[in-house]
Amino acid sequence: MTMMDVRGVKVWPGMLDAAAQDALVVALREVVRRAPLVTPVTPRGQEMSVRMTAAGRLGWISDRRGYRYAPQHPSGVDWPPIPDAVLDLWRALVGGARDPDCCLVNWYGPGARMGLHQDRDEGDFSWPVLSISLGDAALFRIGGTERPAPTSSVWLHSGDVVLMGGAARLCFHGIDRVRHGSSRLLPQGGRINLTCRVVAEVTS
Ligand code: MD3
Ligand code: FE
Repeated sequence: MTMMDVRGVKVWPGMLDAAAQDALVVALREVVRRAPLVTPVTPRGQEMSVRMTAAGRLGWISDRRGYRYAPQHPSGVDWPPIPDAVLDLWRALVGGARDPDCCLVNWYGPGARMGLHQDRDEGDFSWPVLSISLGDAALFRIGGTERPAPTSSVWLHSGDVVLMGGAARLCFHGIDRVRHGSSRLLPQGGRINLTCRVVAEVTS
């Protein structure tokens, strides 16, 4: 299997075949049934364009009180378990002593994007972040560990798997745009990104 290295970020194009992608969508329909997608609001009161939910011991949430990992969905229910196929991929690519605490589910509809940011709320940066792309293609931008550093862009397609470890764990990254309707995985279009993270402790 080919692997591309983009500024220390490892990208495996098409690691998941069509059957594996379909099976993941089935598992994710159960996750969103139990823990529905929400539109997070930033601490400054702006709605994010990406809708989110999570699976695992913790989920990442944002509201007027701030960004944090929380043990329950905003509705009060526990987050559903991380799908086995996702855990299998983590164990194959990351291995080691522990499973991820959080599998964040990002859903991109028409016009959704994610600005350049670092993932810093986990409290433990020694573990990599594993990302799985499903559905419509997205233009992923990767920079350095300082915001002004130059950036590189790569299109992520359905079935692509990305691993951010080592120095790349704290690099700035974002999604500039999604080519809505470019994939037939989801009947209504859209993009799903799963990110698995180890979280040191609940941050608030
Ligand atoms: C590089 N999600 O949820 S995944 C996020 O496609 C997030 O939804 C994007 O950024 C998405 O925080 C990008 C790829 C990714 C995830 C985490 C990283 C790249 C990363 C952490 C460090 C460096
Ligand atoms: Fe991120």
